Amino acid sequence: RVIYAATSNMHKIRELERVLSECGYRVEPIAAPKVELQGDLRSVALYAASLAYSIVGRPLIVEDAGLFIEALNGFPGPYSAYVYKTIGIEGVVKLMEGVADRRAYFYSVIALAYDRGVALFEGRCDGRIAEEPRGTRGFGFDPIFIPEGESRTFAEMSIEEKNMYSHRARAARRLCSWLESGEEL
Ligand code: ITT
Ligand code: NA
Repeated sequence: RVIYAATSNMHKIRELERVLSECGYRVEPIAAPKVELQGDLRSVALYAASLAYSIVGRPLIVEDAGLFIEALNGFPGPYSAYVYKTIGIEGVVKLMEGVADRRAYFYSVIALAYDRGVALFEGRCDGRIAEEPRGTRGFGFDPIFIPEGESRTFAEMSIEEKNMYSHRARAARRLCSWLESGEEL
């Protein structure tokens, strides 16, 4: 079985695939227009998934994620993609210079659009912002995020290791349970 993912981010596809293969699904990218509406992760994922489904006409998922830094009142949160593209990892490290409270979390919302509507699956990963970037794997803010109970950043981990902690893997496991509970796509 195949589940389509409307994303251009191949790292996301690989991370999702590791989890979803455990419930018998392959994940394949599908081209869909990318709506860049601003808002909370849930609304963005839900709207993007409905729109993509109305165009593509087959069940698909959209995943929207963000990094929320406690000392910055949750910034960049829903603005994570923009912040990554503009000030980048180095910019975030600068913003956090001399800040003692390094707590942060990643949040992921998977929206699955199918003939009966849209179902949402969410996952959170608590951790902290590293003093400086470390590691070359993963993507995005991975070099500066250290999940709770670890000393390594996500960028120093394999996909399997990142998936033991990650927001995305947690959301994907919820999707798996839902699929295994007998929902037909
Ligand atoms: P889409 O095409 O699926 O939207 P994207 O790369 O734009 O892919 P998001 O909007 O979901 O991804 O994520 C917002 C930003 O947060 C993105 O630029 C990444 O840099 C970062 N991000 C999301 N998930 C991450 C993860 O698991 N590890 C590190 N950074 C992540
Ligand atoms: Na996005």
